[in-house]
Order: sequence, then structure tokens, then C-alpha cells
Amino acid sequence: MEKGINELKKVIIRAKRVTVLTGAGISAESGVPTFRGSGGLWRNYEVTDVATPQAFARDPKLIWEFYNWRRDLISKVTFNAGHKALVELEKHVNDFTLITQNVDGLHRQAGSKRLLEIHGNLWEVRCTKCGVVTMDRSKNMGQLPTCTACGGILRPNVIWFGESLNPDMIHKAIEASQNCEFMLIVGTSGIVQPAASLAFQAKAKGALIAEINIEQTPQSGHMDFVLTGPAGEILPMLVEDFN
Ligand code: BJW
Ligand code: ZN
Repeated sequence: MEKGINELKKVIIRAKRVTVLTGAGISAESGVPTFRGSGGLWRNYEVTDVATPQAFARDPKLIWEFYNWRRDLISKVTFNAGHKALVELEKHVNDFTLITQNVDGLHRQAGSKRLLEIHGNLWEVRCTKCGVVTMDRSKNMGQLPTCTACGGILRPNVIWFGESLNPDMIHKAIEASQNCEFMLIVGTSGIVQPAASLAFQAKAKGALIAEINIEQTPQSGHMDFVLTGPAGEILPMLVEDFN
């Protein structure tokens, strides 16, 4: 691992166009549970049971219970050394984009600016009737929150399975992936599309790609660098020579 890290540090210190893609693993050391792994995500539910428009249509109170649990949990945690290291990287690189699949808001809380939250934000709600989007940082939105403007049922403003990503957002993410010279993939299982394809789009355009994860993923074999370990330990090592 040591040799890999030192070579990677040389790539990063020289790179002018860098794109980073993060997933749930970067927030794991803050205490935010990841989606996949032993035990399921919440109670006995898998993410595919609670993060679909069909599940919300069937039982919106249950889905709000899940999101209220997430809101409460995330309100009690803070960003970690991994999030902070990416803020340092952003300061060092001319052309930098951070694409995150996470909805927890911890990258912004840490100070990241050039950020694309491609799966939305847990702290925003959207009216299912009039479409208005509002920020609401309540830890508990109640059983079935409604829109103050039209009375419609509110939903979390996040992207569920089967839903399209915001076209402008995914366009920018693809552009940042295709135009970078180096892409860093942190803490994602690399199975949810279209995010999972971004690393391959970068590589197809000639970028070097690197993965930081505590375990191997289906994408590991395609990486130019694989650094195995916690993001909160490895990311600070990558930026420790910046002044
Ligand atoms: C650590 C660590 C530490 C732990 N340090 N690492 C093409 C082919 C097949 C299917 C599709 C396709 N295109 C679209 C689909 C369907 C679907 C899809 O991808 N399904 C797959 C399951 C196959 N995609 C969609 O529906 C997307 N929409 C779309 O493409 O629209 C057009 C379309 C629709 C339908 C058909 C075709 C086209 C939308 C996807 C939305 C995903 N939404 C969620 C919920 C968001 C809201 C919320 O948070 O509540 O997003 S699901 C969930 O998964 C969440 C995550 O952002 C996402 C990715 O998960 P992530 O981040 O990778 O987390 P984990 O838990 O999986 O992995 C954590 C990793 O961290 C692990 O590897 C650990 O080892 C590691 N780790 N601790 C470093 N300390
Ligand atoms: Zn409304």
C-alpha cells in the first residue's frame, strides 16, 4: 500500500484537473451507516425497499419514518478527516469537481464548494403536488408532512431507484469525469448507475483512476491505483504535503 500511496501522491500534486466521486463509505467514519452490507439498512429493510417511488406511494408514513430516522442520526454527527482532506484537495487543484452520491450534506458542512450532490439532499423536501422545493432541517418532519402552499404531500428531495437524476447535474458530472486527468473514487460499492459508470468514462478519455475503499469492489480490477483502508485515514495522507 505504501508504494501505491507515494506514486499516487505524485500524480495528485501535479494534476490540474481532478474529479472525485464519493459514496456512503466516506461518511461511515462519521457514524452514518452505509447502504449495503450485513444486516440491511434500517430494521429489516434493504435500500431497494425504502428508496423507490413505489415504496413511497404504497406507504409514505413508513418511508417518512425511515427518513426521519436518517435526519435525526445525521443531525448528531459531523464531517470527518476524509471530508476535510477533500476540502484541502479542492484548494490545491485548479479545476476540481466533487461528485457525491451522498445526501447527508457532510461535504458542504466540511467546506467543499465545487460540489455536485447527484442523489439530492436529505435536508430538502419537495411537494409531490406543486413541485416546490424547500430546505427544512427538522430532525423529525412528522408522520406525513404537507406543503404549506398547496397542501400536497411532501417527499424527501432525493433520487430514488427508477428516477432520473437532475439532467443539468448529471451533465456536469459526466463533463467533469470526461475532462479530468485524474479521478478518485472513494467509499462506494460502484454498483448504482449512472454514478458507477463515471469512473469508466474518465478512464475512456485517458484519465488515471484510483479507488479508496475498505474492501475490493467490482471496479477494483479496472483501477490504476487501489488503496485499501478507511477513507478517513488514507485521504489525509494523500494531501499531507500540500501547504
Ligand atoms: C468505506 C468505508 C470507509 C465503508 N472508507 N470505504 C444500468 C444498468 C442496471 C441498472 C440500472 C442502469 N441504469 C439505471 C439503473 C437502475 C438503478 C441502478 O443502478 N440499480 C442498480 C442497483 C443496478 N439506477 C437508478 O434507478 C438511477 N436512476 C436512473 O438511472 O434513471 C434512469 C433510469 C431508470 C431506470 C432504468 C434505467 C435508467 C437512480 C439511482 C438512485 C440511487 N438512490 C440511492 C438513495 C438516495 C437517497 C437516500 O440516500 O436515501 O442512493 S440508493 C443508494 O445507493 C444511495 C447511494 O447514493 C447509492 C450508492 O451507494 P454507495 O454510496 O455506493 O453505498 P454502499 O453502501 O453501496 O457502499 C459503501 C461502500 O463504502 C462499500 O464499498 C464499503 O466497502 C465502503 N466503505 N466504510 C472507505 N471507512
Ligand atoms: Zn405544494
